[in-house]
Amino acid sequence: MRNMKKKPTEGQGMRYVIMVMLSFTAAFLVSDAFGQGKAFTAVIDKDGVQRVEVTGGEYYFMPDHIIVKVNVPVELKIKKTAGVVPHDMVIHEPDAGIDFSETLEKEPKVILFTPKKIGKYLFYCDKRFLFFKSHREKGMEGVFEVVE
Ligand SMILES: [Cu+2]
Repeated sequence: MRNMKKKPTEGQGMRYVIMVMLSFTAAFLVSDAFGQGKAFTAVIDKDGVQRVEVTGGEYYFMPDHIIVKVNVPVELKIKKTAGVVPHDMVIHEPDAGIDFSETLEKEPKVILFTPKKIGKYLFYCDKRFLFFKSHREKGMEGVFEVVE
């Protein structure tokens, strides 16, 4: 009973927080047009390197929408899920400073690059079994979004 006066304010505050959270979630869902996964924004560590970890499996990359800052070094750690299906990660965007082709192993591999140009750049797995659809066609594709 002694807190009767405070209660409405707290209630409103809570409602406000929930509304803000909901609108953020909505904006996030709308903004992520690529793939089914959520966009991942690389974290810039104290040493000035932005770090991202990507896992490849049948037939996806997780995350498949990676947001990195331009002109900040990226340390990309890639690996594959357990299983016998071979995968790789390929991207050829030399103008943007992102250009590599690496086989995915169960042990993580580290790739270093510095994105040089704002834009969206696709990466994919170029593996294919005989005459079947390529992994890329099956959905093994993602995008680096380089932002200011
Ligand atoms: Cu693959």
